Amino acid sequence: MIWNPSKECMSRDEMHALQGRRLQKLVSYVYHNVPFYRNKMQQMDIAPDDIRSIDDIVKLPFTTKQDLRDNYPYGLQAAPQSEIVRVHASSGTTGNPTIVGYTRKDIAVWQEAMARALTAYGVKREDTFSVSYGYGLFTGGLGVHYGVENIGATVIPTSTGNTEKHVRLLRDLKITGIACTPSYALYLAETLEKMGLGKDDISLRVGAFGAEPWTENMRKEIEERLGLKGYNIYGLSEIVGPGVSYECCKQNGSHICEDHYYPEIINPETLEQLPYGQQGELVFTTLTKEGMPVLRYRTKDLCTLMDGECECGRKTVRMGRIMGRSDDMLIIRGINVFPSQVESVILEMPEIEPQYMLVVDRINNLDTLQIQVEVRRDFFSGDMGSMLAMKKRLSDKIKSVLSIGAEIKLMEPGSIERSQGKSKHVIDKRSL
Ligand code: DLL
Repeated sequence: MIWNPSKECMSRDEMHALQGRRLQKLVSYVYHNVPFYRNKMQQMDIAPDDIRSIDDIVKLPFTTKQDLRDNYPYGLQAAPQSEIVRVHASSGTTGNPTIVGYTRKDIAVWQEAMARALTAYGVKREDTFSVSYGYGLFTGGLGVHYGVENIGATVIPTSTGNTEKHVRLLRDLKITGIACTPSYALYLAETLEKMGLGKDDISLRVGAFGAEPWTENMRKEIEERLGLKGYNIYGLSEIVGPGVSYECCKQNGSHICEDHYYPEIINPETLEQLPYGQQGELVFTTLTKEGMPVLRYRTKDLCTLMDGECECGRKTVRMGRIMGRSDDMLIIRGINVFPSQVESVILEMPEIEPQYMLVVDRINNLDTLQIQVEVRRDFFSGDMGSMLAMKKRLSDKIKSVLSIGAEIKLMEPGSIERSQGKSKHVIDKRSL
């Protein structure tokens, strides 16, 4: 089934015309409501009237996460505060998170995007669906939740944590669908097996997995151990959250809701637009957003775009798997982590050298993060109590900045390998 055939199966010409009209409206809206965009456009000597079709998008300035941070918290908001009904946030590289406000219409569009995705996965009103992304400032929980309600299926807002209880709910409520990170799906499978149960004791048949990169091998393993069919879901807070794109039954790329979120691929060095089929950085423009619309937002995600009709009948542009990032962001247990966040904490602690290494691994299907730091010689002591107190202080600060816990390893001064060239701060042992 297709949730909205009039948009998802629209001819390419009609789609371009619609995108062009929406872009014109958007550009005029941000020009008049967001000084940041007006200034940028004036500097580039472009006026809203210069935008006549979707192809004119290349004339517009890019927006980066740094721009969002510089305008923290509400500088890029276009709608008056009285129109904002919800706020989500995502981690910044250091310091301030990125704040995204939604109007009632933005929430409705998001629900529509999520309904398209869930319908493409085969979720129906009769399904009972567990939303096991975090609820809160993260967009995963509430984003999927509203989509499930929109199609009329039953939502079980399990959120994250307490996996044994989750397994019992899966079994007792005969839950048929689940949304979570692919690594959590594997952890769930492991918990199920540890509890002496197997896929035949539960009724799961469909999973919506995303928020972090995953591979075809992980898909096979999750499908095998949980007895379901796993689909990709992609999105990012700055654009809306989950639902920007989704796989269909053909699983040959993820269909983008391009009537709302217009995609481009650029060369991250030259910033030139690249043709379909070439790998580059994914860029989105929110064609219909009111709260905090963005022009040409650089996601830093590397992938390709594919056009051409899909055998499922949808005609929207598809994106391939995310092949990496053009910045140093890591995704650990579904949470975005920048090494610079760790650096900012370390620089605040006089007892620690400005040297550190993040060691990321996946043990029993759960991501682990170890942070190795060097204690300054004057502070290094054989007194266990003071060393433990230092470790605890650092660990608490890291937890509050990253929103995930890390194992802290205090090392002797000089023991972290110094690099000759560009300093290396991450060892990622996960094979993705
Ligand atoms: O992760 C939104 C989301 C929630 C998507 C639930 C899917 C499911 P952020 O926290 O802003 O938002 O992180 C966005 O996560 O730029 C990608 O690097 C990565 N990402 C998201 N989905 C996928 C995916 C949410 N399916 C960042 N495959 C994005 C690979 C993904 N990477």
